[in-house]
Amino acid sequence: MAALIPAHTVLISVGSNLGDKLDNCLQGITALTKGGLARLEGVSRFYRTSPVDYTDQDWFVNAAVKITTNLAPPDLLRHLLAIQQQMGRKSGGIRFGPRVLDLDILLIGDRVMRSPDLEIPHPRMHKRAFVLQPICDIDPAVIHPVLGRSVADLLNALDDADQQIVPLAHQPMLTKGGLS
Ligand code: PH2
Ligand code: MG
Ligand code: MG
Repeated sequence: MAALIPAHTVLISVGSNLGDKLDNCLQGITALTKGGLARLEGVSRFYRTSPVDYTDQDWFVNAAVKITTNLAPPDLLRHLLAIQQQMGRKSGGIRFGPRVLDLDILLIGDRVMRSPDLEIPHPRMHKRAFVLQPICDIDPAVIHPVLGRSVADLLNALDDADQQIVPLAHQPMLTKGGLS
């Protein structure tokens, strides 16, 4: 049984670099809110982004979403992993390698937590333009609870010309209720 806790805000990174990347991201976002498990509160623009950490792979499509949910963090994580699996993601691929769908929890309000399965804030989010720019689209004033700096500030401070991110020319229409 899922543990229900008071509603709280969670930022999630969405990414894909296999198959129909944008459609995979959109399906992942739609699946997030199925069954009333989460409410979509905000969606960033969608970007084409050059691969980071493992560079011998195709460019990604990335975005971020803001949800509210009553799921406790371990249950939210299970929910995200189940969606990734339903979308055809196999476990045990190359670390940082190609994936049909990646749903990563970035921030849970201002909570700081670390367990073997889940580290919040996401341990690499402050170094990644493909994470920081989408969060800035939603709310540039969001504070990283460990570094004590806004995501806009962290994005400005990134000094990494290798990280290319380009907004998609045709942005999908997404509403808070799901796909329009
Ligand atoms: N995800 C990774 C590794 N590298 N690069 C980009 N541009 N976008 C991603 O979502 C991404 C990545 C591992 O999750
Ligand atoms: Mg990831
Ligand atoms: Mg992941």
